[in-house]
Amino acid sequence: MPSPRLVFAALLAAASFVQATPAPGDGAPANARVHFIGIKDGDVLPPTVTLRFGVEGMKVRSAAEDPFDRSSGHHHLLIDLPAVPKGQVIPFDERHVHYGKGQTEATVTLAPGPHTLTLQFADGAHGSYGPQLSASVRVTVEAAKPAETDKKPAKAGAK
Ligand SMILES: [Cu+2]
Repeated sequence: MPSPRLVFAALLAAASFVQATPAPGDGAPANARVHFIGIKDGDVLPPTVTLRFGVEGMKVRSAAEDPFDRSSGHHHLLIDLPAVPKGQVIPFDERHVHYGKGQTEATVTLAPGPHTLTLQFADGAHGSYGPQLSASVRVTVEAAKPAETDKKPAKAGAK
């Protein structure tokens, strides 16, 4: 059985959760997590790879569907960047890729070499849920193989 102090803390947390005006990224469930599916630290990836995004304790929804919902959000891929602090709006640029349609996988092309890929979950207003709802993997992207180049048509317009 939980101690009275723990119960009190939980009640306090619940009360503030209900009363507080939601700020961007606030109020993610304490047990919510994200993770890459099928890749881990040290993996070697081809230049073009399909990444799959997992989340526990939250629902995936399209951006702007409900900016203040605290039980859902969408994924972002941060390329060679750390997690975005809680409450900060995630920038829109080539190193902060938003999956605002609620995608749970994406095919990306990365430059050869070592990369840190960070999955970051954010609310419908793109407010980051912070490091708690981020996950990073360090991977190495291999150079395109000559065999792959050979498969492409030799000339533009060739059938
Ligand atoms: Cu976003």
